[in-house]
Amino acid sequence: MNKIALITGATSGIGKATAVILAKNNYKLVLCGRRQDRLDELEQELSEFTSIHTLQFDVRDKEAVFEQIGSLPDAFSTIDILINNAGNAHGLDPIQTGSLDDWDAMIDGNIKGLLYVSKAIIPQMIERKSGHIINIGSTAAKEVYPNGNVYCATKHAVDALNQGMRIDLNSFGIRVGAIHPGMVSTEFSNIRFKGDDEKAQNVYKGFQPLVAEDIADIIHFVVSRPYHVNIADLVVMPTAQANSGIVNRSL
Ligand code: NDP
Ligand code: 8X3
Repeated sequence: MNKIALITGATSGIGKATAVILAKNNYKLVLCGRRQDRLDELEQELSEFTSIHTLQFDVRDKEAVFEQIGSLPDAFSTIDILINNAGNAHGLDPIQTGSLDDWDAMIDGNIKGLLYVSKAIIPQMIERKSGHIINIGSTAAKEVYPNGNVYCATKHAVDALNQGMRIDLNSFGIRVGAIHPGMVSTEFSNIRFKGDDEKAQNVYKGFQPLVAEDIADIIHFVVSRPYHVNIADLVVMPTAQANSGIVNRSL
């Protein structure tokens, strides 16, 4: 039987590219995001490869998360693979001038949202003693860079939660692992800089960044390992990037 994967943040970037590669490899998909028009487009595009069900909710909305995931029809209700991908950076400001709204958006989305979605799905994995959770962290989960303060804190939390989930779910045979990308050219920087496309483009100027498909390929590799193999913690950067602060823009 085809495995069912639920992807949060499937409407753009890494989540969308993951939906495409998993659909082409016959995984059944539950695709989540806030933008219904994009969910509809994706459903139309991928239905020729596999069965798709879409759920529209904001991961910060506790009630909506449980209501939507609880409403899955029988054909999609057994989630074999949860890909906790939804998230964004909002702003890039020193701690003393950072915006409270930006902080709330990152803490509520990147940490609490990931927790709500996980809590809605983990019980069925425990019941079956089987399941795979992939948490999308970041190099910002491993290092802190100037003005990255709260975003980095949320991704450090994802790293901690990834480890905590792996420990707590170990006795139930559930696989838990994180993928930590470096710089990936997606809508990420447009959102961080609130629609300032020039600022966003400058982030990736002068070197070859990763693209969403690079991470999606890795996610496909991770989920297609034999069940006794769990890729627990994987950091991936563009070749031009050595760490959060060192990027060779001269090649
Ligand atoms: P995008 O902005 O392209 O995609 C973000 C996705 O998350 C969208 O599908 C968006 O959907 C969804 N999302 C954001 N906030 C919410 C919310 N509150 N509720 C529901 N869905 C939400 O960025 P990326 O693809 O780059 O980012 C995906 C993940 O990868 C994030 O967790 C990010 O932190 C991480 N990451 C990105 C890196 C990069 O350089 N791009 C590097 C390292 C990690 P919608 O707006 O429709 O709700
Ligand atoms: C995104 C990585 O360094 O562009 O998680 O903020 S970075």
